[in-house]
Amino acid sequence: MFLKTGSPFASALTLTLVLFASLLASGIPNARAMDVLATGDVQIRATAPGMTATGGYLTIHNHSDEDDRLVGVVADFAVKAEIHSMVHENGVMKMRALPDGIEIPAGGMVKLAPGGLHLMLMGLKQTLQAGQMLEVELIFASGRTLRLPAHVKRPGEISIGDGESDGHDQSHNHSHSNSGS
Ligand SMILES: [Cu+2]
Repeated sequence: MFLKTGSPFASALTLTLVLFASLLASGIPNARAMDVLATGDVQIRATAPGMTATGGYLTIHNHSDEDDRLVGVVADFAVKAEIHSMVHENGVMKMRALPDGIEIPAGGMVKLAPGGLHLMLMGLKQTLQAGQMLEVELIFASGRTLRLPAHVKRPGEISIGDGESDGHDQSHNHSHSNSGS
């Protein structure tokens, strides 16, 4: 026997294993969240000086086989953040808060895009200028959270596609095989 039960070395080893196991256990949900919920980067509408609210947009994919629900948004550059929809009321488009959030169906995708669903960022602590990089945290009913890069863009530059990496600066995925060079 190399290890006698109760020896200092054995208990140190046990402690190490327990710590390692708990590290693993706490790490797995985060790793899963990255896979299960995939998004494009958040795009935020730039503001003019004095504006205190703006919208944030992105695509959210749910790759799991369980429905989930976006229920909260946190941004440290805004005092308050809500989830909004746009609705027609007497011919006028109005924003409405969605206290129950937005369902992201199993295997499905939801777009938050200008003119529709959006993250409403209120009580802005600063003017948001095109080109700025911020962060936004999304909270889901499942308990998953995603901390995402948020690009401030001019309104005309905001473009929400179906992809999971909209807004990323990526050099792959682009084919230029016919450029003739
Ligand atoms: Cu709104």
